[in-house]
Amino acid sequence: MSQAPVVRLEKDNDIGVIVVDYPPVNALGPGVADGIVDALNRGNADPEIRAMVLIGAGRSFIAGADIRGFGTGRKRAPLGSRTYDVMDRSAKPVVAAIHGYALGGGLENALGCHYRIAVPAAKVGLPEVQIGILPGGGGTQRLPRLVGPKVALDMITSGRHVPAPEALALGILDEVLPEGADLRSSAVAYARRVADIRPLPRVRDRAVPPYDPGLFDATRKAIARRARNQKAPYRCIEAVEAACTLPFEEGIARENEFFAELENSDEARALRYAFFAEREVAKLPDMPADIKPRDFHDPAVIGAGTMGGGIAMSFADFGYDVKIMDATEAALNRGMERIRNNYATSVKRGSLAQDDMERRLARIHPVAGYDDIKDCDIVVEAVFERMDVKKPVFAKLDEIMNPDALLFSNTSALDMDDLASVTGRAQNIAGTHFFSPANVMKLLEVVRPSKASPETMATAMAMGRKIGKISAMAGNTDGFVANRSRAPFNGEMVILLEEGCLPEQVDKVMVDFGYPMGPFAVGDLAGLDVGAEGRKRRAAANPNYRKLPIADRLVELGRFGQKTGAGWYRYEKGDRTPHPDPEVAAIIKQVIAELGTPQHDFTDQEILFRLLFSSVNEACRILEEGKAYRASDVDVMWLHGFGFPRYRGGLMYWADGIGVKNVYDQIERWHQQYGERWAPSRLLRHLAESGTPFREAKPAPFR
Ligand code: T1G
Repeated sequence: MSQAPVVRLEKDNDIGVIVVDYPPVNALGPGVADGIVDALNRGNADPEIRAMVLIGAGRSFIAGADIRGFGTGRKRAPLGSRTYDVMDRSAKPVVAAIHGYALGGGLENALGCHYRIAVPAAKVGLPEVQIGILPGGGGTQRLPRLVGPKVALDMITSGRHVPAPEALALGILDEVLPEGADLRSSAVAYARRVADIRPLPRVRDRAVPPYDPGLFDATRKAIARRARNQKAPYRCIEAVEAACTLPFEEGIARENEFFAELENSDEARALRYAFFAEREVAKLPDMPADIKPRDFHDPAVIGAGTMGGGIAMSFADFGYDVKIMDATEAALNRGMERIRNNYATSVKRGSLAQDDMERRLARIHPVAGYDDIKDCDIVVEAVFERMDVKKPVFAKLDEIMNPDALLFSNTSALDMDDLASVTGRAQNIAGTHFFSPANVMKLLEVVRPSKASPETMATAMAMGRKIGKISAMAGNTDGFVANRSRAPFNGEMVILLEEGCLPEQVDKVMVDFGYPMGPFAVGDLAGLDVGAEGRKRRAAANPNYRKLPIADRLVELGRFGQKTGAGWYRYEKGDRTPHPDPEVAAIIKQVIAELGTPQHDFTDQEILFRLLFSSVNEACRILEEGKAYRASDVDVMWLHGFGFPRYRGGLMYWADGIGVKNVYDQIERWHQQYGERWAPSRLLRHLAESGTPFREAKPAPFR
């Protein structure tokens, strides 16, 4: 955002049009707010101007304050001299004309205006809580006056983007234009219509509509689980409460206090880091600038199992007609049944409308065989995770698909070069690793085999974004970036049991840390037999592979997790609540006796560090081998693939908070104590010696 900020006051006869032109999203960067204030003052001073319009140039209205400016010590205009304060003192009406996004300070400016109109596709919201702060431009005081405290609390504590038709129904907008209407000329006409209406309808002058006094405590309870360990969501509630109990100016002062308190908090800095890491991950430094992703219209999915079904739903959810096939009609029917049930569950939960379910289901086309997909332009293979099952599928696809078709595999670990070697089109092959459940999890790990063309990789990355995923690039290595960096964590958690921990003890530490579920409970959800399959393959390939006898013993006893009613925990019929199982404690004791492993007590911190440091070390190996572009890409994968608590920024960002040297020293101590498994990676040693934070680590060239 090096371009000079531009705010122009243009005249359309008797209407002043204030144009904010600060690409890409008209954030309130340096000079923008001052430019708006200046334009308002000039508009008010110009006798020919009877009313004004505030509009954004380019693809959006104002998408909020410039997030890059937070925590930099930049000075905010004092209370009373900000854009919405000047609007409050305006003698002439100001109409906000909204397209694209009116978010954060953008919506707050619109709430400062006297009228708000929008195009149907526009979205409005106050997402500040998602970056660890609260609306700091009067939003917590003006929005409750417009929509009532209940709706305001929902919008401000969730940060959700509200589509224009709903915003009209809620009373945020005064008008939504017909589809295709020209926003600027409609806004100018609207301004002309209201130019002489007095008094000017200022939002601040409205009384807060009646509300249930228990609303605030009820909201605190409702958000308790997802707002654990965080401050911003609770400050949002307090600020809206202030709007309902204090005069406007005092409420504004309270909001301002909370904003100053939160702007540079650990939580806010971590969430800002995550925001930009999610934007950075889309940038491929070595992708030739002239390479454009290929458009696709006709995707197909091979395999209607849990993953294949979820992948097909992802395409259908984003408007694509998708073909799906499986080896047998029975398997295909089971897959379609599972898809129907998944949608029905969402309808029952109220997160999907019945007619929307029908529309999406109608886009998923079960087909009998390869002949039915030969003209598709993209195929995602999601068959059983074994090379001897995947290779025949790829050989067949190579034989029957049109030569340009792109073939993607949903493998979560297998060698993509080996898979591509059974085809004559290695340049058109890539890995697209979805996370379970594929229609819910936002991460798509895009794997680059050595012979894939840049266009194939660009298309795979773009495909993810087009179906609502965050695409992150990974090199072709066992387990790629996500599972490979996670594997030591999965091993360490079981090894801790050999030394005296219990599954529920480890899970409590990780839940307290901020995970929605502990890793042992997650294991039971995913199925312990799946993990065992991967361990068998690795042990076969590497004689030094560190076996996990306790985990293997459970699988030998048929304890696969939720699906068998017992795994690391036991489960009551029809209930997913994990219950510690004395049988598991007995199995652990038995294996410990067989191994003779020395026992000791663990602090919660030691458990946390053993799990996460093991993955930090492996992530450094991945970077030094050039299998990931940035440390922040690893963080995006942990946030969106493994549920790492977002307000901690991500694995590597969190480790930077501990300090590279501290992480290295601890790992080196465990190296001495436990041997090779804890050998520090070369990059980690280098970063520790040079005092370089993980987020500034320079990985080897990607390969
Ligand atoms: N500040 C700085 N940069 C921003 C930005 C912002 N608010 N919003 C977007 N960008 C950059 C982004 O980094 C990327 O840059 C490019 O714009 C395109 O974004 C006082 C304090 C608007 C829904 O939280 O949610 O107002 O990578 O890839 O997918 O109360 O951007 O190309 O170099 O995301 O179409 C509140 C944040 C701020 C909105 C568009 N506002 N932005 O999504 O594009 S706090 C927000 C978004 C505030 C007041 C408070 C999304 C978007 P680059 P993109 P997109």
